[in-house]
Amino acid sequence: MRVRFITSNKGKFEEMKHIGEKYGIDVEWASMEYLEPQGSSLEFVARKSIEMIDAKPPFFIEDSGLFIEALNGFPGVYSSYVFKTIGNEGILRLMEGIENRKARFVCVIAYTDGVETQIFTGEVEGEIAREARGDAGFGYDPIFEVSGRTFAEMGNEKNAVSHRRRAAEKFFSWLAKSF
Ligand code: ITT
Ligand code: NA
Repeated sequence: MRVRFITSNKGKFEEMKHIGEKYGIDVEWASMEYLEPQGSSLEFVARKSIEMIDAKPPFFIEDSGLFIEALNGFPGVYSSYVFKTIGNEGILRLMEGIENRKARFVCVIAYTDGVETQIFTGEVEGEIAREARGDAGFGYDPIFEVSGRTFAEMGNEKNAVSHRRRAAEKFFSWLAKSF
């Protein structure tokens, strides 16, 4: 079956498409930039986004964030803005001299059929690297490490362990059962 993914981020779409194939789901890309509402949690932002997007259901969106323990969860819900402004170099600078490198990536998928919104969450624990490494992926991938390798060094293997994979497997198996 098919399902439409509304996102401005090609990297997110490509990963979802790849993950969907494992579950027999054909993910279609609707490239649309929408004004992201501010909120205190990714789930709140995802639910609000669903309400604000002017598109014909069914469709889904996805909101992700990087939460760094030593920075009290920063950039978290501000991950998109922080990436565009200070980027990976800025995060590495903030982390200079900090021994606790623990971080987690969280993905919240929100799906609407026009009547109800369903939420699916996935997360992965990792660490902020000492320096950017790897060419694959997008966004914070060069500085987010799992078991010593950054997501940008893993290539497609990222899709086996990522926050997106963990949220998507819940979503896609629910979707396959509901139709
Ligand atoms: P849409 O809202 O249009 O879907 P976006 O790029 O704004 O696209 P998010 O708000 O979900 O997406 O992402 C927050 C930031 O985190 C953004 O800068 C992404 O590039 C980055 N990001 C999201 N998922 C990531 C991943 O798997 N690896 C590395 N960075 C990621
Ligand atoms: Na966004």
